[in-house]
Amino acid sequence: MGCDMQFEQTFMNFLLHHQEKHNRTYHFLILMDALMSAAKHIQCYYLTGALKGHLGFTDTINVQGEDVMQMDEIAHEITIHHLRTTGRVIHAVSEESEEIIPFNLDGGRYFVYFDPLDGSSNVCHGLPVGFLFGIAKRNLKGPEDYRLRAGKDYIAAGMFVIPTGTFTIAFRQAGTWRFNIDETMNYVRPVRMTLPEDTGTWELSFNSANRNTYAHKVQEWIDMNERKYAFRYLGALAGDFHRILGKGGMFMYPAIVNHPNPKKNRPDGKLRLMYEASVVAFMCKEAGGHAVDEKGAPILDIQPTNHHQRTALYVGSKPLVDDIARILKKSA
Ligand code: FDP
Repeated sequence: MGCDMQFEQTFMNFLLHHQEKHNRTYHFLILMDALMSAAKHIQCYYLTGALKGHLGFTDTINVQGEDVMQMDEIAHEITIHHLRTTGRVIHAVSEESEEIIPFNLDGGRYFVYFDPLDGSSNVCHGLPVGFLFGIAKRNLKGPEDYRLRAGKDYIAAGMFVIPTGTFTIAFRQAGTWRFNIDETMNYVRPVRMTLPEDTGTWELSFNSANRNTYAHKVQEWIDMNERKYAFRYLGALAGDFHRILGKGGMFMYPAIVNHPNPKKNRPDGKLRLMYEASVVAFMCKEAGGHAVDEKGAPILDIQPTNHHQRTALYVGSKPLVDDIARILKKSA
């Protein structure tokens, strides 16, 4: 045959083999199929959003006190629909729902924590946003207490960068993998991600407009280190972290403690622990990196007490995160 056809391994084929190799059940496949369907659905709405008028605001304010965008609601509804159809989800936490969403409390197998559309400042421009999720499993060895899981207890975590067609997922003790969407809307070509050791490509990513509001020791660390690395900031965690995974370096959203208007301080940081910080921390760890909070403590060890709790976040190449953790652990 003269034709020059190329075939790529799909995510689902990759996952089937992964489950088979590790002697796992098919339940996780059903859950992942639902998340893939949700992501594709959201991707379609987002791609055509500018023409159809979906990229604006609703009249509501969410639990975080932020204006809700039309796409936030659309993405949330799509994800809830697909998760419900699986019958495998015990309960879910969504950025767009004040309460924990119960599904199949007795028969479900997984807890799903997700932000269906993260990076709202990019939405009205149609620029990259993220669909982030973390998955934990029911206690199969004894009674289930339905507690919120820490990142170290996740079995998988991932993110779709929408509408760029990239999907990254990490499995516990089985690495971080990146896929790209093809013309049939399948995510294909698994590439294992490992943070590069060569500091020559490393980048720093943070909202520089906030730098004078950080703790003084963080400001000093930035002053001493920023010229060593390229600076990039997209303003959507999934997109910024996507770059760090490929290039190395560090993304940070420190606590805001020195704002000229004290009401605007955010001593607990801005990002949400369960469906933002722990998700990227989990992917980063599986790619050889690390993530800590404002005290220099590992993000993955934080036991959530509230499903919408916030945390400061420093995530990326281990030597850089270890270096700032050393500073963060020192008293002010
Ligand atoms: P956004 O508020 O635009 O939804 O989770 C919130 C988040 O985006 C992250 O995706 C992003 O990294 C960060 O906040 C951006 O915050 P700033 O606009 O303060 O830089």
